[in-house]
Amino acid sequence: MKILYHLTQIQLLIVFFVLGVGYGQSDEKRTNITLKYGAERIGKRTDQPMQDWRNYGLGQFIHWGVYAIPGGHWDGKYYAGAAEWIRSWKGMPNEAYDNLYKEFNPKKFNANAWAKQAKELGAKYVIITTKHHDGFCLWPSEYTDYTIANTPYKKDIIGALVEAYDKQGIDVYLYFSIIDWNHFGYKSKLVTDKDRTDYEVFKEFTRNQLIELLTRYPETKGLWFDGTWDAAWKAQASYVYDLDKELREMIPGLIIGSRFRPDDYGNRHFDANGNMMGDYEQGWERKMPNTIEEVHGNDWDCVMTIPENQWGYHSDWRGHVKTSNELIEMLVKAVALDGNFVLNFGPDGLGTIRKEETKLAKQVGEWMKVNSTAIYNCGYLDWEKQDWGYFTTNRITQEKYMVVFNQPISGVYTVKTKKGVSVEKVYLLDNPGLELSIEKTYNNEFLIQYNPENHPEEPFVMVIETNKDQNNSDNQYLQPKI
Ligand code: 1KN
Repeated sequence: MKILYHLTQIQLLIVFFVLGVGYGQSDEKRTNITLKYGAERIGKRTDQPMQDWRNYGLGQFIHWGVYAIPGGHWDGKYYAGAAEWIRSWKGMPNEAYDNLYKEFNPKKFNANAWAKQAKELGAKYVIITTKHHDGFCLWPSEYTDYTIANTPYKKDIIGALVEAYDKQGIDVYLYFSIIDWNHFGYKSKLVTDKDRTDYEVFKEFTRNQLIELLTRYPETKGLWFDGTWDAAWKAQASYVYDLDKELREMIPGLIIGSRFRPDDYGNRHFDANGNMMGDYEQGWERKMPNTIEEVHGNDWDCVMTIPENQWGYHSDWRGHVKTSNELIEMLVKAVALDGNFVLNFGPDGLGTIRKEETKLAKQVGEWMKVNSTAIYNCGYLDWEKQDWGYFTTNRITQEKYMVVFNQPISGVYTVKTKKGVSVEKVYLLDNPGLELSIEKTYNNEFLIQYNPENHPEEPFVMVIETNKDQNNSDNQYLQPKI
């Protein structure tokens, strides 16, 4: 009996642990601590710019900077780490890195060609690195000399990209690193009084640059912050709170993720009460949630690399490089769990997008041309997940889709709806004339038959029509619990 009792306690502990891990807010953690700089809101933003964001489905990330010149190599040596971090690896002297900008002359750079490719990929938004951790600015900032203006190339790259993507109807978001290895005042932690005085200069510099970016590029729809995990930054709750407000006032509807503001206690993403700070959860980098419970009713994005872990250009990709089908599955999975999927591109030092990325953009784009109906404006459908793939549903029309990745050898697809919802008609998105046979096996369980031979290689979409549209508003996962 005693042993059993202890076992139960251990099991309880395990359950608690499993529920509590991850970035996500969990009900266990919900408290009501008074915060000056906590979440600005509980629950999702419902305004038009945020609805547009939610409905993008697919985005493109661009990592570009002077790290594209060494491309993961220095002095003939290969560095396995992320290419945009090469300055920090043992082996590359800082001085050598800090002089690379004198060689930055991307003669092949063609903003319109990049934007056109992104359009063909099916991306609805783009996130562009304006400045990575090295501090190099792709726009001619007034507040530092370490910018594109002082390279042989001279011309404003951010300006060219904003214009080109805007022309294609692709919304522009700016990536901005708080870490800045080039600014004397930047510190990861504040130890001495001098650190603190210098950091005040850095804070003013950061504010100036952000205001400068939104002033120069008023088309900007949002900011994607990175490098906000330092102790020094986490202690700036009041300053970041004010800055966040100031930036939002500059561009109404501006979208900022959960990586910007720390709360009064230095918590990131979620404040001391477990409420998300920012407009969407920015914690899914190179990884994805598996269940709707893991996203806790929040908006979220997943940013993903094509090789294992390279954002900036690395000339020698080793290890697994994702295939188009893997990327498409990640995209569909993100949409099926109410998130956006953002695929990274790392152009080289001349401004060329490498052939592997170009090929994948084409393949994913071709798939999107046929199947994007199941992606754009789509999100989570509250039906039990099945092994053949993912359900998505259009948030406006309520149309429902099955995106198939694992064709059952039997050719039989199980669909379990909600009580009272029956499957009336199923057809192929790319062949609406072909109606599939439906058999009801239980109250709300249906079997659909489709011979796998017809679609041997590509993920494909089935459209489901039901007797009535399910109202998703009673879905507990679409709104965080208050
Ligand atoms: C685990 O530590 C890091 C630190 C920075 C992992 C990734 C990053 C940066 N965020 C990505 C979006 C890239 O910009 C990468 O350099």
